[in-house]
Amino acid sequence: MIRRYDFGMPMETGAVVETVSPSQGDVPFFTVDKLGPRFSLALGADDVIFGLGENVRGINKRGHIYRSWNSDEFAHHENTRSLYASHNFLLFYGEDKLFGAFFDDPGALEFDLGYTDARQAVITSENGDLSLYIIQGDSLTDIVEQFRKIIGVSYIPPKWAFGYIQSRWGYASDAELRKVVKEHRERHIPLDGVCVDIDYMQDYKDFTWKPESFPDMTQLNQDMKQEHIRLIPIIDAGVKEQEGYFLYDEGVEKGYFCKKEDGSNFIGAVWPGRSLFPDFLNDDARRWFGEKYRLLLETGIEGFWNDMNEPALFYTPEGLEKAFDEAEKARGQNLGIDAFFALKDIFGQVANKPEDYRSFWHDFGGKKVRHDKVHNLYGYFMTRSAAEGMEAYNPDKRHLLFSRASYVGAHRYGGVWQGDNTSWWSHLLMNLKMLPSLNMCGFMYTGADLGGFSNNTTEDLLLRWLQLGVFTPLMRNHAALGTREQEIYRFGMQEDMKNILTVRYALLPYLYSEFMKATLGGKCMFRPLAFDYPGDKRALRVEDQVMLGSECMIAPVYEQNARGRYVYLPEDMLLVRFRSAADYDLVPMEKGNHWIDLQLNEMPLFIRKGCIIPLSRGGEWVDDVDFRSLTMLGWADEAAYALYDDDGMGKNYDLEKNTRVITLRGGEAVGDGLTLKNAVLKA
Ligand code: MIG
Repeated sequence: MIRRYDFGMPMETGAVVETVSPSQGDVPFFTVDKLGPRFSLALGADDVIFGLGENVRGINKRGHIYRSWNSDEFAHHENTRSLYASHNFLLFYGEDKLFGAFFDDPGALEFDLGYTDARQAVITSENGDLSLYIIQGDSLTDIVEQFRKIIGVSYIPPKWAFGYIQSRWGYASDAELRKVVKEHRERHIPLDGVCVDIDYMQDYKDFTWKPESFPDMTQLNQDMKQEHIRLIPIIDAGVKEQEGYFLYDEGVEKGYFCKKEDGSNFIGAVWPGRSLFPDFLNDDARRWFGEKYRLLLETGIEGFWNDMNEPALFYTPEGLEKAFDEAEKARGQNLGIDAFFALKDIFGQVANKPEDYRSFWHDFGGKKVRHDKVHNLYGYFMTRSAAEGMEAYNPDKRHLLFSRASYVGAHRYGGVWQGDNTSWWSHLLMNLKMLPSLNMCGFMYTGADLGGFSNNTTEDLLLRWLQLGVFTPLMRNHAALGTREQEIYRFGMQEDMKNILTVRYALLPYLYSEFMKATLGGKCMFRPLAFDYPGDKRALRVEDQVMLGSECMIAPVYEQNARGRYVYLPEDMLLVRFRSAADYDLVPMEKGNHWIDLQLNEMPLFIRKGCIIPLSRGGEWVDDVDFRSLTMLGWADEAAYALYDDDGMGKNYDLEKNTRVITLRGGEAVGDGLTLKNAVLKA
């Protein structure tokens, strides 16, 4: 059951696509203080809070303060309160509580989840204009399904986007990209795509490329496709201020950029220098920008990533001017140390200033709306712009798209990557924890920068991170400019890394099938253990293992120099200890606590007793994988697996038509039109 309560004048965010009429009367569970408004709720000692999508800290979000305010938090850590996304959906779970709450509010929201007072959750809206949805159901799964139903079916990428993608900020030419591909192919390291970062653009101008470094984009794409590789260029939110640049000229002429209160164009500096910001919230401007993707689609590009769309602002001319004034005042003075530190901070605080976000306006639904009121929609509507542009270009074909900033609603148009993580072991674990939370909020196509974005990775960290990435729909190795080179072939352990990739490609039939079934059914592909074992008090507290699909649990190693880890099995499970797709042990294990040995080149997957999953022979790119010749893995006598498959490109996602059931009877697996072998242990 879903009830909606309105406060102030809620915005039409488009997050919810089904009609839920507003209820009168009191909001259940929360005490509402109309000033704010502020919603408070007493927390029992054992209550758990799930949700909030892309965020720091635990799967259980209790004990911290989070702020929904899409932020370019390049150096985030445990104390960070805002990341790139705002996903305002929470699940409250405890003795007297089982409900979901979605705060549809595109401005700043504060979630004080037992931070100020450990026994209380207090949620405050800065706008005061919002719709609150309270969802009650029989189980956590049921509540999420109801929520996912009202926010609409999540984005589905082409099948090739489930392949391994190599990326780096700094790939600057046609020759360099070809070299990256060649190094992979020569060593038979599987690969399906290469992300092209801002370095391809002419002066960081969207929809342009440097002619001297990319003399023939069409030819390059053709040659790459011969190698079964797709190039995936980046598009940034800011448009360079430069007369003669078509995007600038057209946008200014048509009035499609965000404006200041006096009607002049708002300027903020990002990579291209002084830039203007397309008003993605305006239908015409959104369509106009979206159509420009055609310029790259026509050269053979089939997917994009969108960046800087919080939007990030390195500075505004006004902010910079003020900083100079402030700094000037200090000149020639005998500076005390406090004043000295204040001086040091002046330029450090020029970026992403709250007052700058209050200084420009949108034309949203025919109304002038100040940016800070709708800040968290900007990336979402940029994603929508790109998705609609690509759909208009080729309505029958899927395209790859993932964004940095997002809000619930964006999940229908594209995926997200988890932002600029750091090459830290703690971030490997943090990225695991985000997976179920993101799924709850509708974001299914997601993954983190494997190996870590900022700072230098280490060989073992990349290897262990790949062992997590094997399971994430978006599997991309990405690193920042100036950091240690992070392509697999740079490392001594490349053979082990390659072997881990063979596991990914062998598992593709399973991963794709589970992704599609979860996405089409409004379910989570990744879940906290509590979703599947509701009565199990130990499972409720597990923060470093998550359920994957209907049959499996994952528990990656996330500590340096570890040669294994502890796991908690909430039921009997079969451990598959993979070294490669062709080399693995099957170890039946009983419910309970276990130490599992895992050498650096080994990764675990747990299959629930009584279940079977398909394993293919793998391949070097997605289309090279035979989805019909499968080995069934499991610990069972009688079992069934529903395998979803389709052409990977079109949009006929008929669950029933595209699913075949593989049954196991007396240890023998049977399925129509499939060649099946068994690696099944008798129960
Ligand atoms: O200010 O395009 O998160 O993935 O490599 C940095 C350069 C801009 C941030 C993205 C990152 C990308 C980088 N970008």
